[in-house]
Amino acid sequence: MGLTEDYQEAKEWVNSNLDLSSNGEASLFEVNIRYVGGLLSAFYLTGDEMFKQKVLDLGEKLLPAFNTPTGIPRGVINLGSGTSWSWGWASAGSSILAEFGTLHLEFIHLSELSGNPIYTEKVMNIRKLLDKIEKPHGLYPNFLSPVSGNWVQHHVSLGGLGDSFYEYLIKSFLMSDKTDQEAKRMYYSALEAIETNLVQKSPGGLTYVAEWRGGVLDHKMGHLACFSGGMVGIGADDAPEKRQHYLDLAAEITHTCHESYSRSATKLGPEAFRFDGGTEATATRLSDRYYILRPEVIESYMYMWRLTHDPKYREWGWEAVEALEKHCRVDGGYSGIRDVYASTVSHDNMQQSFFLSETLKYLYLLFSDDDLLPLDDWVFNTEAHPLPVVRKNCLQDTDSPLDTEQTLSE
Ligand code: DMJ
Repeated sequence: MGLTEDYQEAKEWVNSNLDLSSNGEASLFEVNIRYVGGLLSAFYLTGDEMFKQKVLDLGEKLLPAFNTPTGIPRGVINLGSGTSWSWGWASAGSSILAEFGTLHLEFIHLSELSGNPIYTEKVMNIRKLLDKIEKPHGLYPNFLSPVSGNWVQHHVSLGGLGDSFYEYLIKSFLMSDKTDQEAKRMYYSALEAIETNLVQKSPGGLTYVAEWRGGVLDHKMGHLACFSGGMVGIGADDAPEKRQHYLDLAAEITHTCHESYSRSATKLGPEAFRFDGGTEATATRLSDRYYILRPEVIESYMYMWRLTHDPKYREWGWEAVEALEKHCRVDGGYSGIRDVYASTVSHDNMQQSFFLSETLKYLYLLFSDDDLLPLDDWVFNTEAHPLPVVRKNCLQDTDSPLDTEQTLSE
């Protein structure tokens, strides 16, 4: 983006201050998608060895979390002591699908860079267990015991707790230069089960993805689930006989998510919106009305723009830019808001880190040419950190960035 000074400052901070042995509670998932993903991207985009060394040190510190009877990692780690445990709020000591199912992309690159297969083995073991286990109606529930390897509850969601597991199946396939056939098969069968059981059409004609609680549908869609427009879109090409069907589904979901924005006073979308009791794409509960600068709707605009070049996606993105400037801009940066339906906003005094790494990055890409981080060469991890496609047909020199400097200077 030309922010050379900011980059130098951030690099200096990482070099001198990033403490990888800090004692305290850290989420394995968040450390992976934000720190491992961020450091990997920084290395691949710049070739600076410091980032590579940092990420390899960090990768090693994550391994103790996998010491469970099944190899399914626990959710919380202490990087200093190497101990790990399950979230207190997750029932019966279970691990969460969107957490242990969102390690694959980064761990494949950790093995690529270190030459140590252990990271790949860890994530392939998770994959194998998930592939083998019986699934209700072909669906993947959100909670699994790392001890018994069985589902703990039958709650299925494309929003929080489930979301990025599905995203990482299709992205694993794409990042493998389309060689990872297992990921491809698992993705398309999961998507088929989602379409059969969760995808709904409202009386007003809006397509949405409901949640599933032991066979009963909850007609609610979280802001988080709005990433699925983009996900279904990027998976369309590799299902030739259903390509148009998936492109249509992706466009419909993205349209619904845009509706959740355009039906609010601020033109920003709520944390969750419902399709029951006569409402459509609107939050009914007070507790669902907040917006914390989340990226998912804009993320889908970006992918749909790249896939279709329909100008409406840039128009919708610009509406979001204007709404962010009007309602979220504060002296110190940008803030979340407590109620998207109130025309006088109340700020929550928080700028989440995904606002920079995802929301603004996806907006920047939405208004950039397609050859900036082209989707054929790069896959974005779930925190929008770009990782290069691993080309199997050329031997990589693991000490150098994967020919990315040329891509960047172009
Ligand atoms: C991000 O941290 C990631 O995208 C994650 O997968 C879920 N969503 C948040 C931002 O909303």
